[in-house]
Amino acid sequence: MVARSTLSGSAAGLVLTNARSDLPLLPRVTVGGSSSTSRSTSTSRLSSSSKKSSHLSQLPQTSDSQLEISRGYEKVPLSSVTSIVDGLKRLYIEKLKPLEVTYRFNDFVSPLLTNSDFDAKPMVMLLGQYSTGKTTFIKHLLRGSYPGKFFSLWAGAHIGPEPTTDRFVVVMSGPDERSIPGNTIAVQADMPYSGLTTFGTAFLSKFECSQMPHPLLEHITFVDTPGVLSGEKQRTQRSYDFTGVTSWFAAKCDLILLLFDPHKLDISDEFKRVIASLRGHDDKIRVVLNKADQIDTQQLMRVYGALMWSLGKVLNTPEVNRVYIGSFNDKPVNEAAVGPIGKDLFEKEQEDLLADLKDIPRKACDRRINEFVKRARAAKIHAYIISHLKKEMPAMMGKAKTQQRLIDNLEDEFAKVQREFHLPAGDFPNIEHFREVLSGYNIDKFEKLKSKMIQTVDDMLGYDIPELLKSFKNPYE
Ligand SMILES: Nc1nc2c(ncn2[C@@H]2O[C@H](COP(=O)(O)OP(=O)(O)O)[C@@H](O)[C@H]2O)c(=O)[nH]1
Ligand SMILES: [Mg+2]
Repeated sequence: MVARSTLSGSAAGLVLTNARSDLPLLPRVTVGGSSSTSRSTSTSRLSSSSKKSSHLSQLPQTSDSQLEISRGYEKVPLSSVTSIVDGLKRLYIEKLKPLEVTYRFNDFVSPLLTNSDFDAKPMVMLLGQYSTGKTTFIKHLLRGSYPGKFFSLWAGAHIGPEPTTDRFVVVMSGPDERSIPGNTIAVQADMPYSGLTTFGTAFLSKFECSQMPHPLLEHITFVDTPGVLSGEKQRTQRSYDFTGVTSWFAAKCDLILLLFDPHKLDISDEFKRVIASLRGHDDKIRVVLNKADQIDTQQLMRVYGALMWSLGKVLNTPEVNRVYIGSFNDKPVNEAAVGPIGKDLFEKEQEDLLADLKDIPRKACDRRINEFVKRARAAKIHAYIISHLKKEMPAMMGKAKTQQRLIDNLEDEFAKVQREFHLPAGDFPNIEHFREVLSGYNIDKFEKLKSKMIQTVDDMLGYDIPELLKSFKNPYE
């Protein structure tokens, strides 16, 4: 079988590599310690160890040709990923930020970017009802638990089942295993979570950052979430704006996994609101029908159909969403229960999903560049608008009156700017929001158009960024 993903592993290590040579931005992703792909995990060895180890190790093994390709990726250092980030960071500080500051882009459109915005790893968020296997899924990929508030108690004393999480946990790479409370992490300047303070202390007390050294976490950060409430009348039970938080994370994430359990297919009111809060990020959503090992093939067909049906009603996407069927458990698939077809299906589905996960770093890199370019364009338009408004102000008399007229007739002013600089109307900011912010300012104090600053940004877009992309690709050639 030609596997799309290459996955070899044992309890000690698991290697995810990309078998496509046309994906220059994708770094090699190694999970769970040793990255040696040459270690042979023979079927006979697996069958003896699979009882204990995760059933991940039962996945198809690496073919020779894929080994060759994965060796090629071994030469690609992680630093080539950071180099593009560093490049963008430098361009931002030298070329774009001055324009943003001069025309107060941060007050009108989006806060200034900080280093942590650039440095943040690609993120994957897991959403679903309570006990659909979100936490298990992460543990499955990490091949072990992640530190948390309950970690020492749980790992040390081995008492009872693991307590259920009622919190948002960001699982990320760190020098040692520890758990940092939300209140602390949200005020750390080198972390990209300061935006979460707007959700208040009620939320922050349910927010936690779990850090540990882990090869997979060097490339991807996971966001574990509390279960979406299942029944009606639930809104009052939350002490914070749950969907506001999921929406905030959705914007920052590169992939959103919606987990379902065959016994919990209903999409509750809160779940509907959560899905609505993901709007605009539909391309990031993947659906996982988890715990499929709990039912037989016939039931699975029914459940799959039912899930597609109910998703179709809430997801509002023109394409049919991809639903991955599987059992992302820390225990091996019970082959007697699911039968050989089930096992084979789960394995193939898991491969596909892992391929999707592996593609994240590459996609995240593309997304970053796209968003950076979009931001630069928006900052330019913003500068044109602000300087235009300034130009309309009289030199001496009637300043207050003119200011009011400009605010009232903002549509006309936008149209003038659009014509003068040949800009697409769709790139202009939301007029109501702009008007609202503008009314708090004295237009007369705005800066005139500084064409040199605009030129610098144009140079950046036309020359520096393409150059950066060109040199970034070199290590992979
Ligand atoms: N049969 C089966 N059980 C699973 C699977 N994934 C998770 N579980 C179990 O479901 C329970 C809830 O899992 P958990 O990860 O805590 O769910 P969460 O609330 O979504 O984080 C645990 O007892 C897991 O062992 C699966 O794929 N198959
Ligand atoms: Mg959980």
